[in-house]
Amino acid sequence: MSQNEFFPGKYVETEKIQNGYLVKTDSQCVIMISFLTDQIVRIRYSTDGIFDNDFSYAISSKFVPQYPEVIFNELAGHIEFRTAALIVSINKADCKVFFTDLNGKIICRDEKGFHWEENQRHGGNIVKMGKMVQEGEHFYGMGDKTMHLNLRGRRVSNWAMDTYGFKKEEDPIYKAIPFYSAIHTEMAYGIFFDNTFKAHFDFGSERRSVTSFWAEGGEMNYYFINGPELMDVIKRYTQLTGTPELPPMWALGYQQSKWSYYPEAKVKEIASKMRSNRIPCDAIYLDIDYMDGFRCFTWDKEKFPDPKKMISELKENGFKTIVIIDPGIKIDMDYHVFKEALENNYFCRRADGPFMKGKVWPGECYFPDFTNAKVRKWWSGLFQELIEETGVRGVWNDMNEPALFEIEGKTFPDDVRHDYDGNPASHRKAHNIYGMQMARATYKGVRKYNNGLRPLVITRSAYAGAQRYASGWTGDNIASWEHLWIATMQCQRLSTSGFSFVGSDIGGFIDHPTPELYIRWMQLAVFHPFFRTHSSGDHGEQEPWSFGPDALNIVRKYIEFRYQLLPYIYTTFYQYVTEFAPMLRPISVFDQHDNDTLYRVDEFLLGDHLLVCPVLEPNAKSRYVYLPKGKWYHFWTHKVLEGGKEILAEAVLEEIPLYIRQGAVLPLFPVMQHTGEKSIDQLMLHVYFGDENVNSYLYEDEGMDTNMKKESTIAKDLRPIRQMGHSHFT
Ligand code: MIG
Repeated sequence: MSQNEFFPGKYVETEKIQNGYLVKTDSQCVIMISFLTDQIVRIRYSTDGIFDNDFSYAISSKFVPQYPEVIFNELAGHIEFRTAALIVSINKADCKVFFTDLNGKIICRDEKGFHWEENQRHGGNIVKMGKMVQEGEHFYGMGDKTMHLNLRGRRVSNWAMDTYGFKKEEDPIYKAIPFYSAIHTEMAYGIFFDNTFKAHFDFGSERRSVTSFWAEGGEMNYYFINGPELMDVIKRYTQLTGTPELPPMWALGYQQSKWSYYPEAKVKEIASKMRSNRIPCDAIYLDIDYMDGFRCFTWDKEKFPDPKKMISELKENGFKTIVIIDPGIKIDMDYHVFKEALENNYFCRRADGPFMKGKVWPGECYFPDFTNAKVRKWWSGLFQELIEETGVRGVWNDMNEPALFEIEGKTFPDDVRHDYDGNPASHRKAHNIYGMQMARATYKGVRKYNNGLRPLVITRSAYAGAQRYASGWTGDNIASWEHLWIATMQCQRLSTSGFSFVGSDIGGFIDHPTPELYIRWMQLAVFHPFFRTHSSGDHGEQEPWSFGPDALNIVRKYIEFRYQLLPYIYTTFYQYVTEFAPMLRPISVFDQHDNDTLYRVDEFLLGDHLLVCPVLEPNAKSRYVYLPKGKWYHFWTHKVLEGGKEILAEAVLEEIPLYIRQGAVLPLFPVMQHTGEKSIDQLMLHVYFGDENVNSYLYEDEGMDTNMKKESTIAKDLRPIRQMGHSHFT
C-alpha cells in the first residue's frame, strides 16, 4: 500500500436526497447512491464532500431512470438499501460495499473497496476500487481487447490508441469501453466505470483473489448492474448507454474498400466487376486519396473530375459511395474549412494558448474540439455539400483516437484543452471520448443532409455510448490466421459491450491473405453485422475475384448467403435497437447455466438461432464444435443433433460449420446483387421443425427511411412469425 493512499473511514450517517442517498463517513469522503432501476445502482464517491458537476458522454438521453422505491435499514454492523431485486449494503466499520440478492447471497463485494491517492502533479485524485474475486468467477466485456474473451487473470487498460498491425494480447488499442460483466455460481452482474481518464482493470492478475479498477483522474463513479442472467446484464448496460438507429438495409450488405480506389475509372471498374462477377455488393469506399492534398471536404479534381456524376452513376448501378473523413485539418489559409475554424476559434489549444499542432496525412494540422457543441454543429454543417449535393451516403471516421504522426505517445499531449461541453478539461480527461464526439458530429451532419434517409457512419475510436452514433471496425489488422481469431474475439466482445454494429477488415488490412484465409475470413464475416473487405492495398489485390476462380465461387456463395440472411440480420438488429440484445452472443451468454460454455470462444450465436463456428486454422477438414444444450439442425445437411457436448464437425473449405436451433423459423431473401435490386418484400420462411417451443421474430420495413414506422409500407412491429410448437407452417 502506498503511503498516500486514503480510505473513506467509518460510517456516520445516511441522508436521503432527491433520487438517492448520501452516506457520510468520519473522513470527508461522501458516498452517493442512487438506484436508477431495481437492477441498476450508481455509486459515486467524493473525497472531500464536494461532487463534480454530473456530466457523462456515455449515458443515453433516452435512458429514463425510474428511481424505484428503496427500503433503507440500519443494522448493527451495516446499513442496507433494498430494491425489489437487490440489496446494497455498506459496512459501518470501513464503508466497504457488498451486493447481495434478496436471499442474501453475495453477488459482488469490496475487498479494499474505494480508496484514492492524491494526484500531486495534475490535481484531483487517482481513484481506485478493489473487489473480491468470487469462487469460480469469470469476466467478460471491455470493448475491442484482443485477448481471449474470458478476462480472468488479466490486466487491461483504456486509452484509445492508433495501433497499426496490433498483436494478439496488445493493449490498449483503438477503443475504450470501461464495462465488464462477470459470472459466478450462475449469477451474473456488470460494472460500468464511467470515467474517461486513462483507466486500468485488473481481473485477478496482480492478486488472484482481487479485481480492481482505477483511473488516473476524475471521480470513482460506477454503475453496478444486476443479473442474474448475463444476457440481462448486457441488455441493461446497453440500454443505459444506448443503441443506434436502425441502419438502412444496404448498410448490412457487402461493402468493398481499399486504401485507395482511384481515379474515378478505377472505382467504376471495381463496381462493374462486382456486377460482372455476380458478387452482391452495396457500397464502395473512397479512402484519403480522393481528397485534394488530404484536405477533408475537398476533392482531388484530377482523380475525380466530377464526383457528383460518378456517384450518381454508381448509384444507378446499385452502389452507395462512402468517403473517409479524418479529424486533422490542414493548416492552409486558402482552405475554407481551416479558415472558418480558425476564425471561429474551433481548434483545440495547448494549456498556454497556442493551437494544438500535429502532423497527420495532410502535414501540419489543427484539430477541431469536438467536445464543444458549437464546433460539432459547425462540423455537421460541413457535410451539406458532400451528402446533399454530391450524393455521398456514408462517412467513415478514421484517426479519431486522435492519432498523430512522429510524436511520443502518438496522440495529443496531456495539456491540450477541451471544452468538454462546458466542463473545461485537459486531454487527460477528453482523450477517450474525442473520437466518439467526432463520430457524433459526423452522424448528425450526415443524417441531416441525407434527405430523410438513414445514414451510415463508421468510427475507429470509441468510448462507451459511441454505438449510438456509428458502427465500428476493428482497425489495422493483419492477413494472418491469428488475426482471424482476434477478429472473432473482438466482434463478440464489442457486441457484449453494447457495441453490436461491428466488423473487421475482411482478409486483413496489412499483408495479403492466401485464398484459403480470405475464404475463411469471409465465412466468418458473413455473420458480423458490419461486412466489409478493406486492405492497405500495398500487398496485392483484395477483391473477391483476386484469389482465383475457385475461391471466387466459394466467396460468391457466402456473400449471396449474406443477402439471403438479411431479413434475419435486420430483425436481429431491430432486437438490438429496441430490446438492447447483443447481435453476436458468445455461447456463455446463450447458456450461462452450462459451465462448459464459460471458457468457449470459438462458437457464437448471431441473433436468436444461428450458431456460427468459424474455422480459424489452415488446412482444416473438420473442427471441434461445442454444441450448446438443446437440439440443433446442421445447417447444410439438415441433420438434427443433440447438444450439450463437443462434436467433430466437417469443415472442408467450402463449408463453415453452422447450426440452427430446432424450432426456429428463418426468414430469407432471394439472392440479389444489391439491396435495391429487388422488391424486398419477397420472403421465404425456412422452418426447422421440432418439438421445442422456440419463438422466431421478423421485423420488416422498407429499409431506407429514417421515419421507420410512418413511411414504411409493410412495417410490422417485432412479432412472432409463429411459435412453432407442433403446428404446421404454410
Ligand atoms: O494512417 O486512410 O485504419 O483503414 O485505410 C493510416 C488510410 C490511416 C488507417 C485506417 C485504414 C485506412 C488508413 N488509415
